[in-house]
Order: sequence, then C-alpha cells, then structure tokens
Amino acid sequence: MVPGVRIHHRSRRRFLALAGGGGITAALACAPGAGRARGGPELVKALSPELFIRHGAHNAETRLESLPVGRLVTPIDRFYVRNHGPTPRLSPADWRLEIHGDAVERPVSLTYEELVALPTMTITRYLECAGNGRAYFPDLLGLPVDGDPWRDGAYGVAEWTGVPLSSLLALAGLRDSAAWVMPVGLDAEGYARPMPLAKAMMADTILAHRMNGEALPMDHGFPARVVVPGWIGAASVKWVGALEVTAQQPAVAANTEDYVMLGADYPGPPPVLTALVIKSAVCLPWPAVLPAGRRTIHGLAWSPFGKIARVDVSLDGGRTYPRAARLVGDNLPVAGTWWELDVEAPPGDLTVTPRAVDEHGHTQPPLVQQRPNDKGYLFAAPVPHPIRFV
Ligand SMILES: Nc1nc2c(c(=O)[nH]1)N[C@H]1C(S)=C(S)[C@@H](COP(=O)(O)O)O[C@H]1N2
Ligand SMILES: [Mo]
Repeated sequence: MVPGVRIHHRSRRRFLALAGGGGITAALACAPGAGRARGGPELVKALSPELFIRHGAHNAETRLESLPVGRLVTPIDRFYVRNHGPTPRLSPADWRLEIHGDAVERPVSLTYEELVALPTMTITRYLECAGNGRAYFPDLLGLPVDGDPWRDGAYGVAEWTGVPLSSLLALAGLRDSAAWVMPVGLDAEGYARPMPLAKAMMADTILAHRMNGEALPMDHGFPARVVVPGWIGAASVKWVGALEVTAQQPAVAANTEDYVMLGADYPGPPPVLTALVIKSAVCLPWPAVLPAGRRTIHGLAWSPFGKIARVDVSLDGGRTYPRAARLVGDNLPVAGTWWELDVEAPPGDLTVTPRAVDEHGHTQPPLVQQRPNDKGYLFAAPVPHPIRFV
C-alpha cells in the first residue's frame, strides 16, 4: 500500500448521501450571499486575522502558528487561499465537466451526480503556491521581486477525494496524438494551465470533489478541482469545467507570463515551472516573542518528492546545523511532517533555522546558492526565523 493513498469503490450509500443531502446542501448553504457577510465579497470562507495574513482582496496565507501541532492535515478553516479573482459561486445543478479537444476519441460531458458516482480515491497531499517564501527574496537577499510577499503560509495539506484524471480521460478515449491535458477553470478569468499527459496519467493526479471529508469548499474549487501532487499550486486548477486534451501545448497566461522563470539568470526561453522544492518552516509568528527558558520550537517540513527523512536545525543563522529535530506525528510523502526541537534560551535574540532532507537525499540549498527570478518563485533556502526571548 502506498502511504497516504486509499482507493475506494463506489459506495451507493455515500453517493446517495452526497446527491440527496449532506454534501451538496452543505456546500450550497455557503453559496451566494451566505459567505459574503463573513469573508467579504471576494471569498466565501471567513478569514479571521488570528488564522490568516491577507494579501489583497482574494489571497490569504495561513498563520502556521495557528495550526494544531502534530496534526498534518490542515483544517479547512485555515487552509490558504490563492485566487486570481473572486471565488465564483457555482451551482452543481448547472455544472458540467466537458472532456474534449483534438486528441480525444469522443467528447464526454458529465454532470455533478455522474462525477461523484465514479469510483474515487483519497490522497493526502500538500498544495503550495509557487510564490510561497517570496518575502525572503527582499528580506534575506535584498532582491526586489514582483508579487504578494508570502512567507511560509501558502502551504497546506488536505485529504483529497476524487476521480483519477486517467479514469476520466479513459471515458473520452485518448488518440495517439494526445500529449497535453489542460484543466480549465470557470472563474471569471477562465484560469487554465496545461500539463503533459504523463503527469495527468500519474496515479495520484485526481479531479477532487471532496476535501478533508467534506464537499469541496467554494474557495478551494467547488464543485471540482484538479490536484497535481508535487507541482506548484498553479497546476491544481480550481472550479474545473473542462479537460482539454490536445496534441500541441496550449499557450496561456499561466505558462507564458506567470509561473515561468524570468530574469537575468534565465536568458533563454523562460523555463515553465513544474515541481515544487523541499522546504521547512518554524510555526511561530514573524518575529516571535517567547518567555526565556526551556522551550520546544515546532515547525513543518515538506518535500514534493517523498517523505521527510530529517530536519536539521541551526541556531547560528545557518552556518552550522548541529541539532536534529524530532519528527512528530504523520510523515507522509508529498505532504510533510511536523518536527520539534527543545532549546534552552536565555533572554535575548535567537534565530532558529530548520533545513529539511527528504528520503531521496534532496535538501534545501544554502542562501548563497538561491537563484533569483523576477517574480520571486520557488524560494528554497533555509529561513532563519527571528525569536526574541524575554
Ligand atoms: N481556476 C483557478 N484555479 C486556480 C487558481 C485560480 O486563480 N483559478 N489559483 C491557483 C494557484 S496560483 C494556487 S497556489 C492554488 C491555490 O489553491 P487553494 O486556494 O485551494 O489553496 O490554486 C490554483 N488554482
Ligand atoms: Mo499559486
């Protein structure tokens, strides 16, 4: 069995529960209107300042210090939101999934009931925005970059339940020419981003319609979103209305202007971003203030390639990493783990710098090796988290 993956077969009871009651009604209860009073007009869920740092009207990063220590799955009420525009309020009654394009045998159109009746699988996987850590380009390297100054909170782990993309594509039948699959969003922007067929066919690339056991929340892509594990969040298109299967790679904003590496370090054709990078974070406010004495520092670490093997910690700003943190709770591939470290801290300033290593030996590059790019994507270096002990 692959850790973090459960396969389900069609359960009539669950399908009826979804179609008849719980799932859809619960999701609709927070449809037009209901969410607006709490979350403002752009987003549906409440974004209390204790749980989130807002970046503009429709983006919010999780305050990692608000997460329950040791519980890897991020509660929905604190899962980060990254939208290119307002959350669309879609009704499952009108929704269709169109599977079409020049490389399918026969176009297919599915209703919501038809989608949720298909056999599902549940995967525990993280999503992270390509711009997570962008604030550290100016903060740690003095480099100005374009975009919202996320620290570490554009990261979240969920239990996603849905239908493998490979099963959906099989319904339409692939022609020999099929090479690209582009999920297309139904938001006003029509946000879309293609992936190579090989990534779409991977066992854990799914069209999710449930998150942490609930119908997918509006802000996270209701009725259905793609989850493309290990890849930048921008690949995991929300509010999916179509899967376009083509022989040629479609050119859209998300693979030409955004989510490509631009800047002096990338003189040729801009590399299109795919996989994320291994990261770690201290789950404390920035900067943190703690009582002096013996304290346990908690954090998270995650890798797009597998499980975390080790988290080493520096207390001298990243020169030496003499301390190994204890890993706490679930440690799941392409999801992450909690870690903790005891420190004996006198009054004064200290930085705690974690550095993750995964089961395949990937690790975080030293700050001096961090390559810059104009849009501040894929910050990878260990981050010295400032703590004042009083
Ligand atoms: N349709 C659509 N899908 C989208 C986006 C969007 O704006 N529209 N944002 C993308 C980006 S950049 C990220 S990081 C993730 C964020 O997913 P979340 O809001 O569920 O955390 O969704 C991706 N999918
Ligand atoms: Mo993103």
